[in-house]
Amino acid sequence: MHHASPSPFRRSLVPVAVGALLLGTLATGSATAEPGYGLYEIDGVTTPEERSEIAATGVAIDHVGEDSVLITGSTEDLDELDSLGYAARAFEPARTLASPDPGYTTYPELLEIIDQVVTDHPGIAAREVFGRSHEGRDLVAVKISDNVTVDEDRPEVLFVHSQHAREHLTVEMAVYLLHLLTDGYGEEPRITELVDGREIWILPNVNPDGSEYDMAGDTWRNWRKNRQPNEGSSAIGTDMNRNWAYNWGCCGGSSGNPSGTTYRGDAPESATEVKAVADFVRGRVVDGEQQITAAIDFHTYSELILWPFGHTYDETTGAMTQEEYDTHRALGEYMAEANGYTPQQSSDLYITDGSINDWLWADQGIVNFTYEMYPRSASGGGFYPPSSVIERETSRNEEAVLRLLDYADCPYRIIGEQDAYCG
Ligand code: 0X9
Ligand code: CA
Ligand code: ZN
Repeated sequence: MHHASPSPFRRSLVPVAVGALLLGTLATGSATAEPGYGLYEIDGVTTPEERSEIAATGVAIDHVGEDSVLITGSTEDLDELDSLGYAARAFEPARTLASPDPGYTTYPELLEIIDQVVTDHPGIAAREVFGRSHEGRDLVAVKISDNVTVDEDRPEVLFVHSQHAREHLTVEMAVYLLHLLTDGYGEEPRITELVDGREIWILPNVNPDGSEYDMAGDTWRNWRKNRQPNEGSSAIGTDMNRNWAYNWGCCGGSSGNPSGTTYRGDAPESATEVKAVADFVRGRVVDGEQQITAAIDFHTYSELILWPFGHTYDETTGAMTQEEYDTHRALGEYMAEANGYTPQQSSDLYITDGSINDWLWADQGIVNFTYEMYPRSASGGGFYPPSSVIERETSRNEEAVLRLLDYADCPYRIIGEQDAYCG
């Protein structure tokens, strides 16, 4: 197994003159360190249908404004957008060209933190390597529960972090949860009760190759995908959140082009890391029953709580009854009340296919949400807020996460249907 060793220079500061030069040359055109890609803004975009049409070109919609969107795309994408009547202009982000902020946790640092948590709390925290990334890094799950070495008959809850490389605040969210649920045990009655009564799985970084790549340059690279090469193309990477095996590529909600920012891969679960996480989740089926009842997939940014489906605007389908939808909505709204995010169905933003949300629900029956964390808009730093916000913006989600853990015994309890579904 080979580890791409982090550059010893990665934390060195870019000399002021060079930094200024980079800003001067790049900020006007393609405002990202990844050659050929840039951040752009399109005005006059207001409806989900318009946004889906834009997303269908394969650009990533980074943020939805009231009457505009911010996207990451290539110059080719711009031509296609132009032919559809969308004029995109270069958008100058607040911090994309800043050098990686050492206040964010690198993958080697994350592994050390996990080891420390397990060492400090051996009775309630355990580490499991459930696979390897394309570049050979360990993919790690941390289980938190009393009698942690035993598979007890308790509702299980899943937290997935960092499918998208540049969304580093989600790794900090995992670090926060690791500490909250272990340090709080035996101190806070509510946390003690939840750790005793649930089996909690935290997957602190499911795309370590992407994270490390995003941090390894002189500036952030604005990278989203994993780092797996594509056959017959020089373009690297698959968008993990378009690679899941439910209605994969069904609905114009992903790109079929390897150079697309939302490239769906050449088959469902073709991304090494998606296959590993999917196998992990399928591995929680015991005696034909999925043990995980509830999940959150953490992303940034926009301060949203999203629920399935993403592949259709419809609330109900053959795979989502009205009561199932109402349960998602009620829980989403209940959590949003706690953290101040905006709750909505994910397709209210734009159509996506092959997302983890849709797969977790339709394939595994897990009530689940995407959190789009801080900031609310690009002016807060977009994907790269300063590390000074980490403590505030992770602890902000404590109450919302505890609410989900609480309802994981029977999510349908929130609509009063526990007898019908969990009797
Ligand atoms: O597009 C995505 O994958 C997520 N947004 S992000 O800016 N973090 O890339 C949103 C996914 C929401 N889930 C579904 N649409 N199913
Ligand atoms: Ca169990
Ligand atoms: Zn994301």
